Amino acid sequence: MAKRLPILVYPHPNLRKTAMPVDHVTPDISDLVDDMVFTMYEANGIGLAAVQVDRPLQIVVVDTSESKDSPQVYINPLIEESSGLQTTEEGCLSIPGFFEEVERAEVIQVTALDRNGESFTRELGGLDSVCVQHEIDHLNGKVFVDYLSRVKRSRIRKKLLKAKAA
Ligand code: GNR
Ligand code: NI
Repeated sequence: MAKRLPILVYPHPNLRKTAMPVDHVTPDISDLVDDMVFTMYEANGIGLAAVQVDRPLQIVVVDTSESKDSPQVYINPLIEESSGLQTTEEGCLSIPGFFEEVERAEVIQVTALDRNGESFTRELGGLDSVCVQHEIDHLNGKVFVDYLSRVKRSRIRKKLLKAKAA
């Protein structure tokens, strides 16, 4: 059975780790993917990166559907092309309670392995595009507050450290 994994909260240092590529989609990796999808749904997120559950591997899950029945899996994702710009109010399961506007590419072409280890390339727009870019940032040790001013970022950091201590 899939289980809910604990999600690291900013500014946990492990959120700064660089994720390693997955070389084979073994049964252990498949189990991790299942646990990540389960955890994303339980936490009411539209995406989750393995770094957020303290596994520094290049694995991302996304589901932007209303019905929460269309999980997308991206292993070793690579953005091949991007175009345009869009601004979205972003949130992050690792930065609970904070939402800020971030500018990102509008359309991306991403290549990855699926949960069977098969390579695919897909063009994404709108929220799917934003979410995959947000998740790939996590794989590179980056979080959305890195795009904000130092003042905003440090206010968020202080509040989350205070909440953790409480
Ligand atoms: O649940 C999430 N919502 C969200 C909203 C706007 C832009 C990106 C996201 S991803 C986030 C889940 C998460 O933290 N993924 O890393
Ligand atoms: Ni996030």
